[in-house]
Amino acid sequence: MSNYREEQLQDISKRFQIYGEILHAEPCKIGHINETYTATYAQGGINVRYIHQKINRHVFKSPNEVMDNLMRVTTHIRSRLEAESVQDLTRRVLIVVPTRTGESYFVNADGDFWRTFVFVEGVRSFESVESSQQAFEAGKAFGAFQNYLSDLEGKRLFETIPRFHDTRHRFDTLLQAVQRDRLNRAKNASTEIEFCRQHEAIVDVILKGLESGEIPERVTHNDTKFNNVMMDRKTGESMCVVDLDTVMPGSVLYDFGDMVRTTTSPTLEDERDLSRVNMRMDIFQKLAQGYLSTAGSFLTRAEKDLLAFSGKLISFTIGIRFLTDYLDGDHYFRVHRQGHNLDRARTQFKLVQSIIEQEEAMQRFVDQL
Ligand code: GN1
Ligand code: MG
Repeated sequence: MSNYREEQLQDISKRFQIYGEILHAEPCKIGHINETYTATYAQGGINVRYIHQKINRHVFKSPNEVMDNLMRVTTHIRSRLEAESVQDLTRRVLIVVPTRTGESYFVNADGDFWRTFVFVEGVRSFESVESSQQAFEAGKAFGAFQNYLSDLEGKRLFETIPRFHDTRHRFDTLLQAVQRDRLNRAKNASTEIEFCRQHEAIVDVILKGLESGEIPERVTHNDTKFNNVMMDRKTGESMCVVDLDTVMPGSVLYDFGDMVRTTTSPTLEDERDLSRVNMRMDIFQKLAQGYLSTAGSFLTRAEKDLLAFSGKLISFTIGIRFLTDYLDGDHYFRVHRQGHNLDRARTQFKLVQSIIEQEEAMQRFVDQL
């Protein structure tokens, strides 16, 4: 770790209610947005780990609202778990460690927002699904998460990123980026841009349902990537879901769609060999079974009818976002190589194609659950 970061973390470590000395800290490479560290402390004679995280202010314009949501959501889930006398509670929901002055976050001299979580031990996440049971566990975990939040009381949660899943807005933003073509990159992506134009019609479907009230607004996770599910290292059971910055009002369909996007292909989201990118029916089936095992009790008919569609829509939308960022100069998603966001977009569109070919069979399976 660079000296700058080391010093910064030394300072951060003193701000929270952690009563130990920091021994070392490692950057955690998962995620495209925030800066995350796993820090080990000597505390009361044993080593204890915490997560320190700097919130990306470019992406989250009001980090205090992010934290307000986060506290409400985690406190609520915790009380639901307590009411059910669930064991191992501190591994079942994220726990925010307060600052020494009792706040949920600390703002340093640079104006950066830092927060700290209890490190959940004995779990791991995966970048891609290794067995259909894992897909079941992921579906179950996010369905349970939505279920726990279905009775959250009080004011509407803040929209931490306005229009986050406004698919029409995402589509229009892409067209603007194509129009601007700031870096003269559109010529490298003509096939992908054409693909988007061809499938434009799908972007309005869920928005219209939300507008008419046919699809209910609920509290949803909004970033249900498979690597946001923490699985017990021994049993493989899903313990909790993380990355709660975009928990806000939304549609469960966006959540389910992103699970389809990130579980059903055997590949990573930036796979370059497109022949390997495929929606696997057996994995989809397990995912849907897991999801309905915890969400089935509250989903409406209209929501259930669009579960297969949602996988296509979200893969398409995230592809649009990667493509837009590529055209704009890679300011949003962290990139690790040239053309990275274009590769990511291509992978999403290949997945969309694969879903289109199997969409009817996918929905037929859901209908009989
Ligand atoms: C971002 O940082 P990460 O990987 O958890 C993004 C998601 C995208 C995802 C694509 C706040 O999530 O919306 O689906 O990348 N998060 C935000 O991998 O934009
Ligand atoms: Mg995220």
